[in-house]
Amino acid sequence: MTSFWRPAATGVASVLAGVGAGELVSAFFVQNGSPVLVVGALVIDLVPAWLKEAVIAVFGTGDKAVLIVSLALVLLVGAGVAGWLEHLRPPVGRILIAVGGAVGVLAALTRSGAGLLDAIPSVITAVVGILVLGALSRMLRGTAPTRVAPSGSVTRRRFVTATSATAAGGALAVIVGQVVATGYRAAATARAAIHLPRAASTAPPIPAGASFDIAGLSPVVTPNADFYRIDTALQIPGIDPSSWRLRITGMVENEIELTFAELLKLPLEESTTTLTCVSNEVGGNLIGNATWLGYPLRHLLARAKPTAKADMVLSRSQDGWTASTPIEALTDERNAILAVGMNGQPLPLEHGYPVRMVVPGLYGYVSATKWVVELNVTRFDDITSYWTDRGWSQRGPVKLSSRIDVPAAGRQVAAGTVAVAGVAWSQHVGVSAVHVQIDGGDWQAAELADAISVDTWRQWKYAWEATKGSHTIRVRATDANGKVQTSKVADVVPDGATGLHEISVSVS
Ligand SMILES: Nc1nc2c(c(=O)[nH]1)N[C@H]1C(S)=C(S)[C@@H](COP(=O)(O)O)O[C@H]1N2
Ligand SMILES: [Mo]
Repeated sequence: MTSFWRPAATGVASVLAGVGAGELVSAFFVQNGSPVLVVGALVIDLVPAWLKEAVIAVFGTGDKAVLIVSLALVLLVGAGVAGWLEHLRPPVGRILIAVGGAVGVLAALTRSGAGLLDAIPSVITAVVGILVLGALSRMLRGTAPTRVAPSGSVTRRRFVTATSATAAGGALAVIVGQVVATGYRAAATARAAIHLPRAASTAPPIPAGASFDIAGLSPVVTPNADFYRIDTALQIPGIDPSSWRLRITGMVENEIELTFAELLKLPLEESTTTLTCVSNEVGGNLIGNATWLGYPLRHLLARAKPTAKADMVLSRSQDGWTASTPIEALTDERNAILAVGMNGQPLPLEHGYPVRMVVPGLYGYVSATKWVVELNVTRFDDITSYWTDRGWSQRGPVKLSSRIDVPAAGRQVAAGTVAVAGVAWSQHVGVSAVHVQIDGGDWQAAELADAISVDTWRQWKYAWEATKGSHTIRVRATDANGKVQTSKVADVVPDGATGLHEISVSVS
């Protein structure tokens, strides 16, 4: 009897496969996009207050479980109906799944702080669901006895196998997705409950003159949501702050173990530091500037008392990534910190929650360990680190560089005065001048915005009298020691790119 149950089974299997795929992708890549959870959150927002209160009155703290079970039932019934409709009138069932996917996308995009990426798991859910339903439904139709093949029993067996395997695979994927995401979700919940202490010493206020008001120019402090992210973590470590420990080990007189609560009780300092990736191409965007809250590593290391022979600190993250930092960069007077806060928030999970390192003047691969749990005081001769094992240099001081943000490369602009602007950096040295060159002519001095400190990038601008035609613009920075940014082109491997950023614009 094919009237309802078999077509319904195609729908259920397809939707399970789709949701399974969406949940897996969300668990690994788009942490805030779980199709089931975003729809659940949307329902919570939309449900009238009286119903919410009634559910809480009856089920108490089980209210979330009730929501998830109800959603699952609605989903299963809807899936059955979709399968049945697809059998009666293709492609109505697939359209129904598309509508379900659209609800997921809408739910994902309306969460606070959501980005376009968060919609991807829901899109995947719908696409997989639609493809699988099409295939299973076709198979089901093939099982109907025809004059040519009066007995459909073989194809029927194949259909039953395919449908149940799909459903089982989908269900398994949902379960795996949930298990994988547990740590992340627990960490996100713990993070939301954290109140960072006030800084014992606050960062000097960002000077009003540090920013030019030019559309398209990078803001002098990068919002957390726009901060570049680089790491090897396929899955963001979900660390429980109450079990986090930092161990300082190796060539020290006193091994130290520090809890998160102990760290928060130390006199924390605020500092604004620009972070850059060694993989940042000339003109690239793997750079950001934030105000960090943290505790100076030099004080912690002073307590640990490194022995005289130690020349490197190998920091290790919870997921086993390592960075080798010259010990002097962590013990001299610069603001090398164990950071817990970023722009007034606890560190975002993807930026190292609960604790990371920030070291002015060094590329991230040799200094900026996120999810840090151990500092092994050692020697360069004895141990290597994740990226130095892969051909990158042992030492990674940030290179003097500059970038043009506006006009955007390849843009068409109107003749007349055109604002050319961008950022320049030479962390821990400082930028003292920026020059702009139009069509290979003389280098013209750009105007510099005020510096926040030598550890941060600086905005610059130049008023260009643009004439019709196509033009190239180049930029070049000079550091506080008078060193001029080289035009010599070097690849990012092994210790950072050099060369001058150049853009083409057409003026009309
Ligand atoms: N645990 C861990 N920390 C890490 C990395 C990593 O892969 N794993 N990458 C480093 C690199 S190469 C850079 S450039 C910075 C980037 O920090 P961000 O993602 O907060 O911008 O983190 C550093 N810290
Ligand atoms: Mo990096």
